[in-house]
Amino acid sequence: GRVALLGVPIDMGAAQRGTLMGPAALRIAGIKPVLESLSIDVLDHGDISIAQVAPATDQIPANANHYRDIQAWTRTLSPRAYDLAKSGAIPIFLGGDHSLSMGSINGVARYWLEQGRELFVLWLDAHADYNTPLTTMTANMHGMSAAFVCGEPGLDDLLGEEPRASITSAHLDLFGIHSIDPLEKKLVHERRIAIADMRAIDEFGVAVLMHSVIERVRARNGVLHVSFDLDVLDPGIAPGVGTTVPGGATYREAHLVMELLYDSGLVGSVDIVELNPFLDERGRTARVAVELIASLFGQQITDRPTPSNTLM
Ligand code: DIR
Ligand code: MN
Ligand code: MN
Ligand code: MN
Repeated sequence: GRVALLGVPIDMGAAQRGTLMGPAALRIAGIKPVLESLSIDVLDHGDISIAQVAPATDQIPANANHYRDIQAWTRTLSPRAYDLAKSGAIPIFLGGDHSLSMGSINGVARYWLEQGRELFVLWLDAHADYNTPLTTMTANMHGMSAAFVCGEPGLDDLLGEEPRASITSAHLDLFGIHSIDPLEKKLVHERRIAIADMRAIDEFGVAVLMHSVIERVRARNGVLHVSFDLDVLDPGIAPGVGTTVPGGATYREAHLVMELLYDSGLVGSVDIVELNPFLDERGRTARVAVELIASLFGQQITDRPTPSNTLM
């Protein structure tokens, strides 16, 4: 297979600066050689920049911090994401805070729509990121990206001329959630969004819950985008993020999620977001992220068939 790496050094979507160093840290932690060790062809396209983008003239909405910055990033990233998907490689977007997913998912979704395939999104995150300017308590736009890609109103002119290819809330799976704001929770329930929170993971385990995510995509011949916010992991193993929440996924649970996704063969694109090297402990979180990406692309403990491969 082929993978295209693209760095998106954005940090204005979050309260805490520093995720703009994320792409560099993921490269230093060895994301390219690790993928190459799995016989994957990797092309690193470097980092994108918003230096060339023309200033927008739409009204700045209330309750959307650094709207102009996020707008410039989104308008720059969306067409790049479209092109990378079209190239036939699996793009991995190296963040950067989670607001980058507004651009990455929009571009990738547009490509798959043209191919007549539905794009599903697996949102691995401590947070639901399903706020809008009407529900947010912080006005931070990294908390709005899932809602935006599902077509929720409130940031309607963000993309300007760039075609909007929203998926719907029926294409979203929230997984590993353990922090959600009151109005955000209400909206998630109103939309009947599929959600596996940490309580469900404790009770049923990740394997059962992941199989239902995967089967839903497979039943519609869909393609899966994995939007991986490192704060879904327990802070004990992933301290290098801006908004840690206790009670996250363990190392083993996270690897199993990735291994099951690899086995599914359905993953078409990936975001890896919220790594903040300024807050990390000597690269620990960056290394965990790269190890998990290795599992997502086929690294296994033994080269024997895994239990779910054999039994199902
Ligand atoms: C919170 C935190 N729900 C917000 N969101 C974060 O600001 O909307 N997402 N940290 O990753
Ligand atoms: Mn997030
Ligand atoms: Mn998060
Ligand atoms: Mn593994």
